[in-house]
Amino acid sequence: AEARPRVLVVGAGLAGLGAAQRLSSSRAFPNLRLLESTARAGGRVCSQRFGSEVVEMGAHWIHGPSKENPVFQLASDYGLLDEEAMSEENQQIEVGGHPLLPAVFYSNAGRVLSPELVEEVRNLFSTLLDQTREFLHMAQVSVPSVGEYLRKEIAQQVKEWTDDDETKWLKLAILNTYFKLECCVSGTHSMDHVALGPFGEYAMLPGLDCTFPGGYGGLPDCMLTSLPKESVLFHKPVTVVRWGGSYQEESQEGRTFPVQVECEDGERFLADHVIITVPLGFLKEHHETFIDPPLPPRKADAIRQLGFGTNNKIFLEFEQPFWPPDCQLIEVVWEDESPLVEAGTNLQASWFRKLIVFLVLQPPERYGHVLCGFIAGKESEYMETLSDAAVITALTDVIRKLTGNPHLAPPKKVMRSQWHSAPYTRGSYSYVAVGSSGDDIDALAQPLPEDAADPRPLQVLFAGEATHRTFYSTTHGALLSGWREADRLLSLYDTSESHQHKPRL
Ligand code: 6YU
Repeated sequence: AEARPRVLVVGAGLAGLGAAQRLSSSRAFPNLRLLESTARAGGRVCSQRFGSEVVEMGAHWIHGPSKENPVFQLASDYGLLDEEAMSEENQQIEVGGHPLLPAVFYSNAGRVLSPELVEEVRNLFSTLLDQTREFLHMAQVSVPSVGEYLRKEIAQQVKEWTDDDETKWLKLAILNTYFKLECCVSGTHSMDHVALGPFGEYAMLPGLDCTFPGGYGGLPDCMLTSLPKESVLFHKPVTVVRWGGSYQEESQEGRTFPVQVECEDGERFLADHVIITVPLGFLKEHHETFIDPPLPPRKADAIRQLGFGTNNKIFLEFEQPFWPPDCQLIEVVWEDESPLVEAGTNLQASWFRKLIVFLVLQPPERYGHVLCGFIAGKESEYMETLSDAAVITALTDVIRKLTGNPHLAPPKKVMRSQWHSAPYTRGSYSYVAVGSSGDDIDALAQPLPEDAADPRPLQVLFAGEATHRTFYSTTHGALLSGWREADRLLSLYDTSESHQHKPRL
């Protein structure tokens, strides 16, 4: 076995686990090690206890749970999904990335907005958003970002609105909520940062988004169990990946390895190949020292130019619900805001205005009265710096405004994610930022050395959600990227089994 190629995988998120699982199911790779910086597998799939229940701090849904979605397939095979999610009917529903839940729109003036008005505005916004797909592969776009395109179109439309002034302002305020919602979807501070041309390249699968009844974390847990126990090392943050070298093991004279990986505790691992699956946020911060010799300029530029923003969750538990019993989504409208007017920048005074959507965790018999708020961008990063008490105070104040009830009891418990502060993530997920394109994603995914004729090929490979050109920002994108890099190695050694792609369950 010692003569067989040695492979290291850095990071035990879905990309790393997927790569390790596929490689370990082949006899060609008995020398496989997975190095994970934290104490657990899953990375941005992170289920945690909140009281007696499990909530998702990271990935929430399987987006497009249907046959083509490998996360859906794997989760079904492991028996982690409920009957409804697995039904044929569920798999055929097309929601275009934006599932519709029974929602109530509250405004900061303490009123519930008319569902008809909200629906009119939602239809307008989703029509405009769909139009952005038309710019894919166009040589020239009139404005660089999705945000600017939407605002330009809205400014045009407003001129034709025949509503009274108050309704006009309200419609603009509702549109502004949709802009903020879209910031959560793309994991960005502003839709002005999201590139217009490539926006339509993100691909959606059919199926009504579903959750994991026992927690998303069941998936990485099952994947981990299928790997040889001794192959996975936790608390092993990698600090440097050296490549293009000639490293020797003291105990093994004669054999040299092109790759040496060094961990924070000083331990070093030699390998023929390393698959790096660390988040783009980590690479943005560390790539200049993390990889030695440094990345070729094309790859370093891709890391700098692609977007990686923040989307966090805030869980709030209430003694009593303030929302109606059938409501599954609460949306917040600030009546004094409009996408056509520049927003204020005082984070301390107004960070909470960016939190515009709360999911009501279902079913209430199981969760009690728990809301999951989503907040993106700089306001979200600022929120991470506050104490729990400060978050509760600010949000109680907001909810009292929304309900018009100045005595509404504060939530009895809060828990939130802090993805921007997390040292091995540094944000939530990637997007194609203004100044970048899908070509940058492909450049990031290119292995090293770049010269395919190099006698020691595929020394450093790259996987992770940010390396998937059409499914970036998702768990299925992450998993597919891990499989892609495992397959790259399998085909290098061209083992007879390399075409059997079934992971060992
Ligand atoms: C999805 C969803 N979802 C919400 C929130 C977040 C994300 N996603 P990992 O980070 O998992 O693994 C890397 C590992 O490496 C990790 O364990 C590190 O500790 C380790 N590491 C780092 N440095 C290291 C070092 N130096 N040494 C050793 N180890 C090291 N996806 O499908 N459904 O509902 C959501 C959501 C709050 C934060 C999500 C969702 C994104 C996924 O979680 C994410 O892509 C994958 O888990 C990443 O796996 P990985 O292996 O690559 O990295 C048009 C258009 C728009 C485009 N966007 C639309 C899509 C919407 C995306 N939806 C997201 C929404 C939510 C709510």
